[in-house]
Amino acid sequence: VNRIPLIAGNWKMNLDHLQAIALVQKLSWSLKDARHNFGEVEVAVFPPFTDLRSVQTLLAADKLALKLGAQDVSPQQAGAYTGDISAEMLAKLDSAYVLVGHSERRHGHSESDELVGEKARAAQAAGLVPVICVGETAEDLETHGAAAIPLAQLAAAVAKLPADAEFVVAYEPVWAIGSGEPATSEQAEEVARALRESLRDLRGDDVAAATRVLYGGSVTSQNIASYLRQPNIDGALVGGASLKADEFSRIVQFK
Ligand code: G2H
Repeated sequence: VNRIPLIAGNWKMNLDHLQAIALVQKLSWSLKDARHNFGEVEVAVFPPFTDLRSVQTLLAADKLALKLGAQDVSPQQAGAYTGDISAEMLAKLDSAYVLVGHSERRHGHSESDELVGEKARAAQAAGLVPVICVGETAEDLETHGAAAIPLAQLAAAVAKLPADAEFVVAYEPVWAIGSGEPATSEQAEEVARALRESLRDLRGDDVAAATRVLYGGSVTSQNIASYLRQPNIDGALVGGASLKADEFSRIVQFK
């Protein structure tokens, strides 16, 4: 199976809608000849909720091949859930993807494996592709090794999804996030391989072969190629380095 790499820019809580417009315009300029126009790589940006409408309008007007994603979603469909955003609302803004279970949600907002699975389920039901984020803390790494926690988090989320659901897995070791201390490509590959093997048990060979597993955690234009060379890594979830148009376009054009 040919898995098209996905480069996803997670802006986190950065950029108001005017700054978002400026960044997408710059990206559009620097990516106009890039390989994503030829189907070799898929590129998506994950702005804060308040930027989605502006970015959607720009992408549509520019016929840019960039895709849109959101950073979180409610597990509920609609109703009295103050402050939440539904998957349907995101789908109406042409979001193709949504992150679920980013470590900053799991740890900063005490999101359980179960809640993350429910969010993935709500996203999938509205036609979005959930990007299920998994990863171990430095403490987990010491007590359980690298793969045990990510595998458990993935199994819990996938259990909530119907058999034909499409999803993406993002492996982000918590100790590597925003720390400037990325996992080595060998460390990342080892967990990515374990995640793919577990998908084989959970969902069968076809799903395991077709599902993209991304690496995230201090990805830059300097290290992106080393991850993409690994057989089980199919892209990256990029945080800090996705906020600068020139750096993000260098990442997209990894060699
Ligand atoms: C991990 C990553 C993007 P950064 O959170 O999700 O962020 O690249 O800044 O480590």
